[in-house]
Amino acid sequence: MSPKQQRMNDDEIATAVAELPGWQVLDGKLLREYVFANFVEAIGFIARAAIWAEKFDHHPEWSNVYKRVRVELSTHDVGGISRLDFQLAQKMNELAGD
Ligand code: H2B
Repeated sequence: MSPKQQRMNDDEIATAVAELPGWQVLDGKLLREYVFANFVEAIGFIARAAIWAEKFDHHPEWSNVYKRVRVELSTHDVGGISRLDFQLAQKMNELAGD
């Protein structure tokens, strides 16, 4: 297992999430809801984020309603949150223009 995939402890998670705008921890996962200008922008974000998820071999749980995209990130292989979740969350913020 790569260091990035190791399960982080609560202190490590709290420190890292404090530096990640818009994200919070809920039920052992990173959570953010993005709100875009319209449905097409939301779907465009999903498409761009999907390419990075595949590149990172790390895949989100997410849902879309109209212009909203709700994202939950955790590392299923370790049953918690790892640096991979923060890497993907950071990339999503970049893609969303944050
Ligand atoms: N995505 C997420 N979110 N968690 C994982 O543990 C995970 C994944 N594992 N994508 C990857 C794929 C693993 O199954 C493959 C074999 O690398």
